[in-house]
Amino acid sequence: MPTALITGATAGIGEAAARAFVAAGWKVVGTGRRQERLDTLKGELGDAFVPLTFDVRDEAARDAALASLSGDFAAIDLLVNNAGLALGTEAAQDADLAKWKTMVDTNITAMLSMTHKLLPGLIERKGAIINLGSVAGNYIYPGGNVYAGTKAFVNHFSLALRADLHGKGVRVTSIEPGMVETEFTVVRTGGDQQASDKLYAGVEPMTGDDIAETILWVATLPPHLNINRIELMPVNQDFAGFAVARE
Ligand code: NDP
Ligand code: 8X3
Repeated sequence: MPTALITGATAGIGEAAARAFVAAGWKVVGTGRRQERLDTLKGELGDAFVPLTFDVRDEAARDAALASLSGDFAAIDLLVNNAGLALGTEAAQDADLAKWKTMVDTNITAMLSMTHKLLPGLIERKGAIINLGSVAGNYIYPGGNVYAGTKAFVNHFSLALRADLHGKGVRVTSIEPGMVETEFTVVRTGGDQQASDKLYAGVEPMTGDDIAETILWVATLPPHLNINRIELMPVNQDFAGFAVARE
């Protein structure tokens, strides 16, 4: 069975994807900074799962971790660029520049670097890349600013990759979800679980499992078929919302 490398497997969508791929018979390399979470997942998933602890922004740590892989786990067929975050919902004029830089470094630069690193092997094996974009990259909401910008980059870069990989047999998909209840909003609010609970209350948001099943579906389609992009939302979320300021 093929091997998937899933970044951000310590929580939310990535953790659910690691479980879904192992259940479907894949070998999975799961990454994240929180080693204890990866160790727990390893205990649950067993031999089919290899944990790698590193910060995606640290290329040297990443390269050392990847160099420790052997056998089938070193021959990655699918890269799931999932690690990412939003920090803050302040208007641009009130925002913290350090948070903006962290989002750019994580959601854009680290995603690009990981893609660049694994691309030669993915081409050799006619593999696949699945990137976690977002509806935030397609529709504007106040306070989305840099997070939205990074996800627009992910959505668009995925399509651009397809053009360059034309004829190489490598599939690329941008998965663009709306509200998924994970640790995303706790992280975004600096640890405010109540704010997260309030945001999702009564919405019946999507779950990590919903998105994991979508990722697995995309990855297991016949190899001649490329899903370019998928946008998903909970039924109770939609994209209408022009704002007018009156004098
Ligand atoms: P979670 O906060 O639950 O999980 C985020 C994951 O990313 C964690 O495993 C975290 O691991 C990892 N991560 C973050 N920063 C780093 C870093 N510097 N180095 C290594 N790993 C990192 O969020 P979600 O599961 O919801 O988010 C996953 C992806 O889905 C993100 O790209 C997000 O933008 C996207 N998304 C989420 C939506 C939502 O509503 N939840 C909707 C649309 C897209 P650790 O902290 O252990 O390093
Ligand atoms: C996260 C989705 O709608 O919270 O990417 O911005 S949303």
